Amino acid sequence: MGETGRDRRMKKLRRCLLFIACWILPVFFSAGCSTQKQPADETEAGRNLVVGFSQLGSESAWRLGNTASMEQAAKEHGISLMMENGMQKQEKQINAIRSFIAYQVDVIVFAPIVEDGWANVLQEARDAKIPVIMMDRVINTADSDLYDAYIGPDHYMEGVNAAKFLLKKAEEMPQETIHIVELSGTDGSSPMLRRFRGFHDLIDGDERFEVLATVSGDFLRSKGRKCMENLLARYGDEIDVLYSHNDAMTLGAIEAMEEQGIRPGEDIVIITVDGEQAAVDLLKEGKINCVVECSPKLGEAVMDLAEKMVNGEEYPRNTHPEESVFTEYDDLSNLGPRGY
Ligand code: GZL
Repeated sequence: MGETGRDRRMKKLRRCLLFIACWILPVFFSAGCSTQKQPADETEAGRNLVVGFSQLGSESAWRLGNTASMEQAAKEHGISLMMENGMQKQEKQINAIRSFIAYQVDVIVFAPIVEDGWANVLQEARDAKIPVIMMDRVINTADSDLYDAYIGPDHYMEGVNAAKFLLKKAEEMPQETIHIVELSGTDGSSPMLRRFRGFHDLIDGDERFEVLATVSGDFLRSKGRKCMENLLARYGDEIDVLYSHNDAMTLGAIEAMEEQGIRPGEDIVIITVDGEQAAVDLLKEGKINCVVECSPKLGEAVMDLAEKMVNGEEYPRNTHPEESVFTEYDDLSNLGPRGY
């Protein structure tokens, strides 16, 4: 991956020519692109690092918190962040990565909306000798060289932690068979697949539990509400537990419950993932029983890693942030603001 002095001079020339092209052809950046800061001119300490970031969307408070974390960290590191919002479309993310390659950014960061379909564009980044950081979600690939590092949560353990809470809660539940409904995230995304797997690996073999249905709310509040309305229409008071793959869908589901006079956290036990402020507030109110934390604050780790990559320093292949589980059994009085 090393560059020679000639490579750097050629790269700088190509970048200057491309910068002019990009400035003259603003259409080059599709709608939704927010270039935080044009790369600064040459400075004594050397040019600002340029990071191209393909964010997957703006679907939840978690995602907005993740974007804010990236922007803040870039600013603190003096890194020029070129961010493109994929608006929940893989094709837009792929196009954004191609534009970063053409622009010859120093590092590419992407949060893959789904696990499949990335091999070609990541091969192009590899051919262009641009290091790639995969952030938040993961891709499904046999070729682990398609990216250089991963920074993000352990979604499988989040599912396991959700199940562990339910196993504990079940000890005080009177039902002989505990009926569960599940709101799953975006189909084909790693958090959806792994939160599902982690939860079911503990629950499916236990005859006390029966999963009535798993339906996708696509990580969206509106769909979470709609799905819960449909589940209540279909199963009514048979439902004892809701396991939801993110807080946004949970908030929508709670709206649907309360509209029908159902007491969330009491009539239906609620287990949710993310740990956004609204969910923790409802946990404190007794309307949610368990919040599995999934931290969106990945910006600092990403920018630190990007600098290490460009400076030729050692860096870890995988970085998982510390994550907690907040439950009705905990003293939450000292839990500070969540920041998302
Ligand atoms: C998890 C992240 C998920 C969150 C959702 O790492 O990818 O995407 O759980 C968000 O809130 O939409």
